Amino acid sequence: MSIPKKLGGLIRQSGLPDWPEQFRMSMERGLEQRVRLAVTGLSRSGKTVFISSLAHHLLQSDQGRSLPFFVAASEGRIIGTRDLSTASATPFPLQQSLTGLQTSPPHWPDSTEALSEIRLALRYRRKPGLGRALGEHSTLYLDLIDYPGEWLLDLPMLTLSFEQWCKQQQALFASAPRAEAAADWISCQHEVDWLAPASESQRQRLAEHYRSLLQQLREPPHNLSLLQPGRLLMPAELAGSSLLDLFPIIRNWPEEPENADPSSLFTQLQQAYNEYCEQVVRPFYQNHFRHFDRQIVLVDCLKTLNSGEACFNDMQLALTTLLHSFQYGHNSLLRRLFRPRINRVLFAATKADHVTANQHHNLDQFLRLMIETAQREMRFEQVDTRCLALSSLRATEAAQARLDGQHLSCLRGHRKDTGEEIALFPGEVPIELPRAEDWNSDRFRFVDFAPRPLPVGPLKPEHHIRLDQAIEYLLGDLF
Ligand SMILES: Nc1nc2c(ncn2[C@@H]2O[C@H](COP(=O)(O)OP(=O)(O)OP(=O)(O)O)[C@@H](O)[C@H]2O)c(=O)[nH]1
Ligand SMILES: [Mg+2]
Repeated sequence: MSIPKKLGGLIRQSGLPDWPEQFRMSMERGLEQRVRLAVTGLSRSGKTVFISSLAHHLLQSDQGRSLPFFVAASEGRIIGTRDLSTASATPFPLQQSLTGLQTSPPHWPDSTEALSEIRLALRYRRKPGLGRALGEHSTLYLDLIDYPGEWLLDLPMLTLSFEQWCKQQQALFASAPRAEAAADWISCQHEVDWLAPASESQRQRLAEHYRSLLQQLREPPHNLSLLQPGRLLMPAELAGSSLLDLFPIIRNWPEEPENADPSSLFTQLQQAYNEYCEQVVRPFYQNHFRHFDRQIVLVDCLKTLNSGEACFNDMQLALTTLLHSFQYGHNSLLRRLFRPRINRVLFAATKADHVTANQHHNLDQFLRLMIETAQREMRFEQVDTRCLALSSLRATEAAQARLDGQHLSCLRGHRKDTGEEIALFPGEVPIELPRAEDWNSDRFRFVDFAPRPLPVGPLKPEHHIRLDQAIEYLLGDLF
């Protein structure tokens, strides 16, 4: 999406791109500003629901009712809002998401299959003080993109050669549960002479086998995240393309690859890998993932507790690897002048409505354990970070039950799989990493809920959990 003409004109006339960032930012702030918020999350982590809910609440923020901790809204300083996404060639399907949540029975949005973008304009009254000298009113343009979570994990491939990628996959496939699930596919690789002449159909057959293996690893009971290439799982416009006949060599790595026949599987795969990185991943990264100012990283911690240690370790590795693809911190002056960098990151444990309110603090803590390494690296770059459990759209309500004369905090809602209404005690979220025996028991069984119907009219604070705190942290200082 381009900057509105008027704003672009103002920024160009004032020569802003050539000025040091602090100065440029305060000048832009004096005029109108554009904020690009990266919504980062693995597949099914809650990106589409978060963007839908964020947009829906912000578009009502001039009424100041549903976001009490978003100070500009609660002070009544948001004076008008607009969704400008229709100007985009690929607008985010906000209305479709909301209609699904407002119908009876309501349903969650479908898994995302293509990239889309949304731009919101928030017109606000400045706080009393110096800034008022620049005019009483200003506008903040907020840009977000939504995309299939599977594609995100392709970004780290850009820093790896084919050989490095194969070695990395080899290490992953050496341990459970990949090793067992992939036993057949691995044994096929034992028989292959990678350097000998080969047909394309041979490569297609092995790639097809690999694709179904990735699908299997993505689903329960494995629920793994670090599955590459992501387009094999969510191909969109590349469905059927030979670029996707791609898989890593993890057995019999050839001794002298330079002697490979031009038609060999080795040559074909290496070429396919390089083309995939250059023609698919790099344009996606360059067009959509380089320039962000703020970031929210959505993490489905409860899924890892349900699925076990391998799922936890895999998601942790996927997130840490992935976050290296973003640019953080303030760094050198030159870099600051030409590239915006992410200077504030919120790690959010999504679906906090799957646990009772007294467990939200534990969920914050568990998330902190999970993203410890990534958070430490960001702090080194002087990036502000915070961990927060939230629910973009609250699907449950609090209930009380009595057991052996004691009051228990419970949840009431409709199961996602059957639609049946249930009241349950979902259990506690650990604040330390579970020991091996705890992972293996049935200690954690957090149930997925269907959404509650979203009203067509005004929203209220009870429609989310801490979404307003997330907005205040990510954007509050800009109003
Ligand atoms: N209870 C509850 N469930 C949620 C919430 N947000 C997401 N979910 C659940 O998580 C599922 C996935 O959410 P999405 O927003 O579609 O996830 P995504 O990250 O966009 O997934 P992909 O498009 O596949 O990458 C939904 O179908 C819901 O079951 C929430 O705030 N509360
Ligand atoms: Mg989605």
